[in-house]
Amino acid sequence: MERCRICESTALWCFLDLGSTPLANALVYPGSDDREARYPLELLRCEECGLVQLSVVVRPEILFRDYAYSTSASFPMVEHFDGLAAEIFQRTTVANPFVLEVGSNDGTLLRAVARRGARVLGIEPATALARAATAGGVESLNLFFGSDVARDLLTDRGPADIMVANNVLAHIDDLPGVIEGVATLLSERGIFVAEFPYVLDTLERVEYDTVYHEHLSYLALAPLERALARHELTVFDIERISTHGGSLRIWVARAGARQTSAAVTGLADREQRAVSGRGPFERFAREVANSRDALRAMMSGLRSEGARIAGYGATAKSTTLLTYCGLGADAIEFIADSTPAKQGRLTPGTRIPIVPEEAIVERRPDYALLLAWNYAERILERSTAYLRGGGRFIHPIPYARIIP
Ligand code: DWN
Repeated sequence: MERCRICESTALWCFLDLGSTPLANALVYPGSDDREARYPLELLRCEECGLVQLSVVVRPEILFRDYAYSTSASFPMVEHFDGLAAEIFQRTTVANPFVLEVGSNDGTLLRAVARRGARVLGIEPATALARAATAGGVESLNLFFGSDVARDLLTDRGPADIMVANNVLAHIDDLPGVIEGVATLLSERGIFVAEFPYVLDTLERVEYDTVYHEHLSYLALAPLERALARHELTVFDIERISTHGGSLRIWVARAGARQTSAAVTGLADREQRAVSGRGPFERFAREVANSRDALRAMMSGLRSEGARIAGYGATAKSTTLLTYCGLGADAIEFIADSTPAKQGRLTPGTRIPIVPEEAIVERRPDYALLLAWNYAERILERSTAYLRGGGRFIHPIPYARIIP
């Protein structure tokens, strides 16, 4: 990156270097002896608009065409998006709205919206996901969304009453182009709603493992408002939500179409205080190193006592955490995961086998490293047999601790 993707400033300051890591979801098929490509993983802060962003961009075709993550594999996300579908209907006055989702994955949200009486269309670059969603009744076009696609869709399908982009905006290099596409396709009184991991939570909770090559930007309200304003779009409401370690949900409309809530100005003030200057980022870099050292110390201590340790959740973030902390197949026997498309494959770089969740009870490791720590509550609820048998979890973020 030579220039900031929002304001094009060249004043980009590197405050964190996590080394070279494989692509987070580039799961390996057993027997493959191709070495996984590794790319620099560094965080930059734009000194002009404040946007936090990676120093390199990996081409989206490489990242997303064959994509292992599916929303419906995490039941808490299914419940979460059912709640969002309900809130969308509370906020729109259109009886049978046309709802378009950018990055619709396996159609989880659009299915919940369609159930409430909406016409839906998904835009999803992962070929297998778009095909599966369409087969499941949610029409999904296998495309990358942008301003050109928006113009074609306006001609072919007409304006959208509701547009959605959940855990997508951070993944897009041409963010201004996508925002232009929203401005092109959204109806005059339409609503655009987007959710993304919130940089304040990432910094304050030391969630460094959520830094990986899919996440090009670590979004905040101020830089986004700057990009939205170019197309006369404004954030009229915001919600702090708990998904993915702490996210922000923004509600956007055309300037003047809706009254701006006090929550927006309140968050803008809090954000301005929390992330101004270099201090918060220098502190974050120190805390990341401390978090790594704490986890490494705990893992080597437990292993020196002869403990067997597995992982729980073959998450994208686990690639960053395991690689940066130097934890591989010698330290972690296997990783249990509920996603059929991940089972039977190996984690990128560390090459740890991914197996169905049942392995946790069947093979009874002494500890399970919670790589899906953002679902800790639900995973512990479902692991009573493992806990009753003496199993324990290691929660790595912000600092390693054994739970319950
Ligand atoms: O931005 C992104 C977020 C939305 O999802 C993508 N770039 C990639 C992905 O990141 P992630 O893989 O870190 O997301 P999750 O939702 O934390 O992944 C959870 C993993 O844990 C999934 O592979 C499913 C698995 N899981 C499980 O095995 N048992 C999840 C739950 C809730 C469970 O009970």
